[in-house]
Formats: sequence, C-alpha cells, structure tokens
Amino acid sequence: MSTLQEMAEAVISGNAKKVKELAEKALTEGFAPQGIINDGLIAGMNVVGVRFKNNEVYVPEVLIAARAMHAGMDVVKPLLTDSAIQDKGTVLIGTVKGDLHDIGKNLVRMMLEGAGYKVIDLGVDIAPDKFAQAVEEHQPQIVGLSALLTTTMVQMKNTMERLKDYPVKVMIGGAPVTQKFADEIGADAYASDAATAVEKAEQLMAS
Ligand code: B1M
Repeated sequence: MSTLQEMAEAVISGNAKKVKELAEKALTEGFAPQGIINDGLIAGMNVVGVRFKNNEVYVPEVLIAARAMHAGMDVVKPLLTDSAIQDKGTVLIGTVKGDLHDIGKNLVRMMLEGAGYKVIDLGVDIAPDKFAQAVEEHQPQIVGLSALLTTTMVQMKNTMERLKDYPVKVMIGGAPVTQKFADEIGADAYASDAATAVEKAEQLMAS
C-alpha cells in the first residue's frame, strides 16, 4: 500500500498520530502537498462521508476522522500557497441569529474542508448583517446557513433577503429544515446531512 493509501486508511480509522506521521513521511518521499491533501486526506474523508450518509458510521466517528484529517492538514498546509488552498472555492458558514446549536454545522464544515473547500466559519448566533459583512470581506462563492430551531428558521429567510444583492449561492440545512422550506425562501440548495452538503456544494460550484 502506498503512503497516501495508508494515510487515507488512517483518516478513516481516525488515527491522528499516524496521519501526522504519514504526512511527514509523504513529504520526505517527495509527494506534493496538494497531492497529499487530495489523494490521502480528502480521499479518506470522502469514504467517511459516504459511510456516514449510509448510516454505517455515526457522528463520533466522523468527528474523530475529521480530527485525524486536520492533523495531516496541519503538516502540509503551511507548505501550500493561498491560491492552492482555495482551489475548490470558499464557503462561508454559520448558525443563524438566535440559534446556538453548532454540532451539525461543525460537521458540515469539516466535511467541506475534507472535500477541499476553504471554509470560513462565523460560529453561532450570526445576524444577517454579520453574514453580509463577512461576504464582502471573504468573497465566498457559497454561504451556508444552519438552524436547529423552528423559531430561528425565519432568520434564514431574513439572511437570504440581506444577501440578495451579493453574487453568492446560499445553501441551508439543519434538523427542522426541509427542501420545501428551502424552495419557499428561494435558497439555492438544501442538504439534509453533511455528506449531502458536499454534493450540493459541488453542484452549486458547477452551476
Ligand atoms: Co437544543 N434543541 N435547544 N440544544 N438540541 C433541539 C434542536 C430540539 C429538537 C430538542 C427537543 O426538544 N427535542 C429542540 C428544538 C425544537 C424545535 O425548535 N422544533 C431544542 C431546543 C428547544 C433547545 C432550547 C430552546 C432548549 C431550552 O433552552 N429550553 C435551547 C436553545 C438554545 C439556542 O439555540 N438559543 C437548546 C440548547 C441546546 C444545547 C446548548 C444544550 C445543545 C447544543 C450544543 C451545541 O450545538 N453546541 C442542544 C442540543 C445538543 C440539541 C439536540 C439534543 C441535538 C442537536 C445536535 O447536535 N444533533 C437536539 C435534539 C435532536 O436533534 N435530537 C436539540 C446532532 C447533529 C449532528 O445533527 O444538528 O441536525 P444536526 O445536523 C445535521 C443535519 O441537520 C445537517 O447536517 C448535520 C450532520 O448530518 N445540517 C446541515 C446541519 N446544519 C446544516 C447546514 C447545511 C447543510 C446541512 O448547509 C449549510
């Protein structure tokens, strides 16, 4: 098995120490940082994403795999130019105003990072104006809104309205959110889970 295949396996099993060691080994073997990310770290996270979607693994396994992926990223990221990191696009993500739930949003962030996106995570309780300011600052292609409360879903609509003049696609998700609601407020995409969020991001980038 090649070093990168071994690395992907170590990401899947969530072995952060091994991923870090293999990332260092891959660099000494002459692998390019972007190749290590794509063919080692992202390849592993992709497998985890598919298994998560198929209910073969659950939230803790995804979090552990993402931690392992980050251990490898920490080794190779300093060697990448900014442009290489941003290759796939930038996603700005946050939980909407009044809502403090962030476990699902963090999973979505990690899966997007694992798929090669640069993700700016604004955190929780983010007002529409703050999303707009961050869009101006970071110029993302996609804005991701998360909400876990039926009472805060309305903030998705408010945020959509605040962002209507910006050239961004908006993806929404969270337990109470549905495709029907996304259609009602004019969101560009809805994702029911973190793996689907990556698929939808790919579609939005291609559209
Ligand atoms: Co809260 N809470 N909570 N809570 N909490 C729920 C959501 C609730 C359903 C529990 C219940 O009553 N059965 C209920 C909401 C009811 C409703 O509105 N219909 C509820 C309530 C009422 C509240 C409080 C109001 C309780 C109170 O204080 N009286 C309060 C509100 C605080 C606030 O936000 N202002 C509150 C507080 C909290 C805690 C702080 C204690 C804690 C949050 C900790 C944290 O996030 N750091 C908490 C938790 C943990 C939950 C439950 C138990 C679990 C949520 C979770 O993390 N799920 C939840 C009940 C439940 O769901 N069983 C509940 C796991 C996570 C991986 O799933 O977030 O759905 P989820 O994310 C998924 C998808 O939805 C999707 O992908 C993720 C991964 O697959 N997804 C996206 C999410 N965001 C996405 C964005 C995308 C795409 C996909 O694109 C951008």
